[in-house]
Amino acid sequence: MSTATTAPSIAPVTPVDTRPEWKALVAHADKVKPLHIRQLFRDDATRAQDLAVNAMDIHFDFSKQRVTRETLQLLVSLAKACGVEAKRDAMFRGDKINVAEGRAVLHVALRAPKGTVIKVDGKDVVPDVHAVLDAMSAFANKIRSGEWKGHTGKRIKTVINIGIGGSDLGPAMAWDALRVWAQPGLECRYVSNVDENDFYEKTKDLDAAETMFVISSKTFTTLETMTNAHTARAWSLKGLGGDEKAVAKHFAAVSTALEQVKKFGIDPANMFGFWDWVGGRYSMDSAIGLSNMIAVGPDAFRDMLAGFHDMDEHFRTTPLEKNLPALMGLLNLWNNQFLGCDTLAVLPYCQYLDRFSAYLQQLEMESNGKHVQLDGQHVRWQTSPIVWGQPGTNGQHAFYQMIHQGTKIVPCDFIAFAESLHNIGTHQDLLTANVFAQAEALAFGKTQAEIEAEGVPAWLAPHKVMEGNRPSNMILARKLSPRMLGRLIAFYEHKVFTMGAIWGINSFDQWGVELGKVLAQRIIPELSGAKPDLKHDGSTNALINQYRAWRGR
Ligand code: G6Q
Repeated sequence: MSTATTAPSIAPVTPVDTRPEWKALVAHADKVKPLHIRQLFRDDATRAQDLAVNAMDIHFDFSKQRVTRETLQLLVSLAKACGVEAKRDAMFRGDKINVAEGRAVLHVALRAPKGTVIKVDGKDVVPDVHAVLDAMSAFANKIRSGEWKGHTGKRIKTVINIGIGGSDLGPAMAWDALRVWAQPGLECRYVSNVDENDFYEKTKDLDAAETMFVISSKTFTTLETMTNAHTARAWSLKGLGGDEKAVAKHFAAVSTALEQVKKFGIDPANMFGFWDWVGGRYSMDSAIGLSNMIAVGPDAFRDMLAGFHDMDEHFRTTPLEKNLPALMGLLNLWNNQFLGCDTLAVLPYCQYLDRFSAYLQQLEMESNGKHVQLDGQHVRWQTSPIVWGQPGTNGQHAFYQMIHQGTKIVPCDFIAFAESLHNIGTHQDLLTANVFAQAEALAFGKTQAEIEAEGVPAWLAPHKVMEGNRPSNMILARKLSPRMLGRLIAFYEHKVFTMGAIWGINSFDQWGVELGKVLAQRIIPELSGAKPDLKHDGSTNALINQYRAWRGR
């Protein structure tokens, strides 16, 4: 957390709902709401071709959204009126667009090729980025080759990342996504929860002599991470005979806080830094990805960075009409703002993307879950959608029923790959048939007449009717790879940026999270020790007393 000490000069933000382009969309939505996607396809022979963009081995098909060509023009006009392009350029330039914290927002610099110049306070940050990447690579290579030995001379087999939020969700997601590229014999695990069951389960079958902990924390003060880090230290020392020197061989740190790292007792030579212009939820491509780099190797990690950069360049240079993240942001805004849909389901048809939706929940909801504009005025419209989801086809046998026939409209992002990473049968065709069929059924539905024509009795037919007209995007990529993963993540990063820019909010602070970090502090001492004089509300007091009673305190 950081707060600018002097009030920055923040230009007043024009509330987006006062803009003529917004009002035009409100009026236009009344015309679109009665239209059915079936009709939109009937009326427009080249809709599927024209409402899709192909770039970087990604086919983004948004023709099954409840939009007309006019809707898209109006949305692009809104983006232009709100200065999305100028705001994007300011981010890439290193301007301090995170005004509440007085910081630049430069995750794009983390994947900028050597030689790019991006300045913060007059200093080019790209050489520093590459120096850290080089140091990470050397460290990762030593562990991968076995040159790095643990305290007792054994090689490292398991890397445990201890971190939470932005210091956990990205690397944990990428470990799942890229495990095919992981070196055999090397495994990553992720401990995040302060619930000791997490630490216990992740370490119970491990040998401390073969285990490396990476303590990942931007601030190196987060309660959960520091608690788990101290537990890890004690666990290692116990397993290694109590020799304090062992720590140097079994602990690395990723942080912006050198002093805190030293205080913990980690050798600064094993510390990998990043910078205050990298937000936690935008940090998986910084040193926070160290566990991933150790697993998949520096080359694959750099491929992932190249994928991020591909999407950065696309976002930076492509006209909004063909710009993947801008379009996805605008369509999401349309659904949530003008068609009244509160949520977004992200449904990857790829088991390796098991944790992708959980990762996006933070990226999107922590970034855009805001109630005021940059200038502090309260917003009068909805901000972040509720993001949720899990891989198909599993979800089809669970919550899809509600998406098909429930009373709430849930826009979906389907993510699918043309090629599998393994070919052990007909699975990929079956998987792909499912994802296409779901999107088709959601959009086009099934009428009572169609059902009765199949011989279903009239009394049963209403139960089988699928109204359709349920919007979705199809993100069909050629094949999952480190590079593709980078592209997909940056696709969503810039989508989130686009929406935040239109709303005029700060997508890069997180005061609600900061609050969570201090709230528990008052209660911690009240749960143990002498009977406290409780001064909370009645409910909280009663809960504390019940807990103490059950713990015999
Ligand atoms: C991310 C948030 C938050 C943060 C965690 C961990 O954007 O700020 O999720 O990443 O609270 O913080 P530390 O890395 O400082 O431990």
